[in-house]
Amino acid sequence: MKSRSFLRKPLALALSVAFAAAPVWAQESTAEPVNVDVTATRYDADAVVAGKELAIQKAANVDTATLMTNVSGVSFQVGGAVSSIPVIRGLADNRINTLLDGIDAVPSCPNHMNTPLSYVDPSSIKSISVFKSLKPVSVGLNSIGGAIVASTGQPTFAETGESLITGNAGFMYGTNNNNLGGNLSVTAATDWISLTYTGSTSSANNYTAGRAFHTGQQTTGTTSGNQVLPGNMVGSTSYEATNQAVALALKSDQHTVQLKYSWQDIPYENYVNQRMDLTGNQQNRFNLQYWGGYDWGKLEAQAYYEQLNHTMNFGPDKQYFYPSAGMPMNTNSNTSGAKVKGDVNISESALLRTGAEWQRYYLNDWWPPVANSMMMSPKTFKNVNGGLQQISSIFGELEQRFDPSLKSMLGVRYSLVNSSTGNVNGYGCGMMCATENADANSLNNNSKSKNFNDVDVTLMTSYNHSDNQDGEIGLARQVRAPNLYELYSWSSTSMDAIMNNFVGDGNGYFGNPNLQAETAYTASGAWALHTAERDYMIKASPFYSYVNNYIDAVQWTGNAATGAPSARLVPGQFNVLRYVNQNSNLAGVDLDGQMPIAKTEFGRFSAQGLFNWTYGKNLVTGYGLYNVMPVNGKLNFTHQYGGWDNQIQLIAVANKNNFLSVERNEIATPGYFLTNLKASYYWSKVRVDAGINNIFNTFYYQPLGGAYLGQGRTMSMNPSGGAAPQWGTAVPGMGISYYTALNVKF
Ligand SMILES: [Cu+2]
Repeated sequence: MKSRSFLRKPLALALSVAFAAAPVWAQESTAEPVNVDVTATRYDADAVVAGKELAIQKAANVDTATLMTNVSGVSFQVGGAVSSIPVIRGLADNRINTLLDGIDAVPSCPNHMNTPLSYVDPSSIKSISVFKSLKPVSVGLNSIGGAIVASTGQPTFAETGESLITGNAGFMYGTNNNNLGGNLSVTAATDWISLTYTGSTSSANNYTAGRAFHTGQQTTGTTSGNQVLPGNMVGSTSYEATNQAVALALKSDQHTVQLKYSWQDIPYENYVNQRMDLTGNQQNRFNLQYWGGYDWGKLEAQAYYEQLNHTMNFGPDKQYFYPSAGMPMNTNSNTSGAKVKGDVNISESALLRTGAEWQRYYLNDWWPPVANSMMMSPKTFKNVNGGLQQISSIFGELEQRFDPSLKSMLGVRYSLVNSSTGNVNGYGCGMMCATENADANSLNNNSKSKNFNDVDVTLMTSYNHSDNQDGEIGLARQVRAPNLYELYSWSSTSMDAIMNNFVGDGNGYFGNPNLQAETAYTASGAWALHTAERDYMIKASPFYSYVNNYIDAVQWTGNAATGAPSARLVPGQFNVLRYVNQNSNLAGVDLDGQMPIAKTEFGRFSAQGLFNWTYGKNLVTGYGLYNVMPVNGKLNFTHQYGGWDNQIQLIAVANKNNFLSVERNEIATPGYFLTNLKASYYWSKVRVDAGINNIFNTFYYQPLGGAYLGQGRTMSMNPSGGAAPQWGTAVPGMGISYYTALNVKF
């Protein structure tokens, strides 16, 4: 069955070859490397976080996205404590695909608080694969960059004729913010049926930075009266979250089917860089998946449904009484989807993947009137009223091996994206709401239904030059239709617009129903030099994208109908911006390297280094793109000995002073160095982790943290009298934190 061996994952193949041929390394109890696997050649992924590296990153971590911290080119836009937004090579959020067990969920919140990885605790993750600049069309759609494929794993069954009960229980604690967490997973299975429960819960207070960064100004009228936060406390970073899931799976021969019901309850998650805090996120998801093996190949099918209720208001650190009480904002959505994908073995050297998928996303976003408020009553403000995005998509992808060292893949996908919405209205407060009324009419009188035809094409070639060199090159055209908020959020009034913001920069945004889809033309490649065993390795991965109709935002003067881009930009404050199509380019390079240092009687020492440089420019304005990570690198020294897996991590990040987004008044941040220590020991059933993050209690600002809005009078765009929040303060990172985690398998 040569076609079977062709189907073997290149990564697994590379690893098995590498370690079969590496007796020095294989002498230890396990041959698995303690770092991100970057040795894979296309088309599994550019990097895979699994095994020991995943276990180390999971320890005392509540934010699933950050499990990818050692993947070069991946950085994190600050969000809530459990919901940072991954950024790959300058592209984030809807611009990349983020799949969790095959579902790319649409964030339902005017601040994108509930991104796909916020629905899963790190303890449930079994692997994360990262495609950086482009992905096979079989992996993702309606995006212009790479993809993150996160998996909670396939169902567990017992050996033939047997049964099993297995599971894991874990506990964690972090000192800086009293971050407490627990998780439990139990599976009962025979050789044909498997039932699994997983649950996790965690909470934390506000964290503190390495030193004071605000003056301890009083916030009046919070839910607990007038309040002063300590100068080193980063306001609005506390949270509590619970995720649970039950999965029932059946297996017969080559066929497995699983129904998983998962639900999330976040009673509060405060937001340091948004004007509102999350006061509720209740999600229910049903995910039915089928995996089948046939003579001709593999078949996967999936159907899912998700219902979400999301609410926001001002949390404990922000002013609540104005003097009217609060500002409720509600979002709900229903998402249904189905996918089918076949991997067909055409010959010993050719594989065809083909499939279809469909997703229907329905969104309501409304803000109830506030009693005794002059501006926020008497009507319900309809931010998005019955928004609908429906995607229908088909693809075909041919993978061909020309000789043992040369393999290519060509894929084409067509997606039809239909978007529509219903009529809207503002708070209806009469004369004072004149701008709101004009803006609402402008949207209502516009055509509110649009079709986008996305044609994606990806061509990839990988080449094994020798035992010591290999490379790959990829070319792609990738298209993304604008999301419902980019199209249909409509109010240019500053108080409304600042509630619509995905990026955490404190500005106000409103939509543009005439937006076109953005189309990226991308080239990326990689060349690796390594020993035959791949223990010494260095890999350079350059990339370039030109994005036609890139959806950026410009400062706006006037209302939606008669206003225009501001003739003169207003620096040094928060402003109202409107989404517009412009053009942009992004370029850069990732470097990855690894080497053994020593093999001693105290264990094996090795080093892994990674580096990323990304450049992003808006070609119309000439300014930088927002939230592009400055030059950064990491050096990880790892130590393995018996049950020990230890890591010292050195992080260096350059300042972010150049190529800022001038339209958004992006805040510059200084460079910094951080050091983290991570130690772990495992017996056969028990694992203990302990470590110190930011061991020198270094004070630093997070380059992708946006604007500090963690306390004060956040309903005002630029509060008068110097009251917080004023433009210009970035969001500090966490100071020193000791952590420990205990995990027991049974
Ligand atoms: Cu929200």
